[in-house]
Amino acid sequence: MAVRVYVGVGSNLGDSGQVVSEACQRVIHLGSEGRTSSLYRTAPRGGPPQPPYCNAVAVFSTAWTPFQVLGLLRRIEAHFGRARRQRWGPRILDLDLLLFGDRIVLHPRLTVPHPRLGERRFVLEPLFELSPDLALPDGRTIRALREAAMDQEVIPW
Ligand code: A4P
Ligand code: MG
Repeated sequence: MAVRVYVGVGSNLGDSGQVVSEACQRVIHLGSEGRTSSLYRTAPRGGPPQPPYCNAVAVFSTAWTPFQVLGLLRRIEAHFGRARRQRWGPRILDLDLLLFGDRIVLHPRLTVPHPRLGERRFVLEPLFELSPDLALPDGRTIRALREAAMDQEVIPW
């Protein structure tokens, strides 16, 4: 059965706006009924001092498994030449599996919902734009989580 899959897209190296737009198109073509949020300029969270990020969220429907989708996201990252460096450090492209329908995955290589989703306005703002009435499997709403994260700097790209 098809589920709605939400993917966080982020970049803060190179031509970030272009990279995020192109990556969003590639992501939605992994499934059907794809939609993408607008692009946001966001203050970096965690890691070393680094440039602002361009962030967006893409959503599509698929009957694939979470691990199959994760593998496809890694291939899109590789296409943009992402080399894995420092955790939370600057990157050309980062694709995070945010939500996979109501599924909960707890595995060393994959945690869904994404463990830091609920506290990050750079994800909550585009999620809210796409699906204002969305809730996490534990019942917390994107609307309420976003309200609580309003102190974080997120502006239109
Ligand atoms: N992994 C586990 N769960 C997931 C998931 N739901 N989606 C594993 C994707 N990957 C998942 O990821 C590290 C490992 O997480 C992978 O091996 C994968 O199997 P990574 O992408 O190689 O490393 P990372 O992104 O540096 O680390 P991490 O922990 O994923 O960081 P985040 O949470 O992605 O944060 N600030 C702003 N403003 N905007 C940003 O986009 N991004 C980050 C990275 C930090 N600060 C930011 C932003
Ligand atoms: Mg990541």
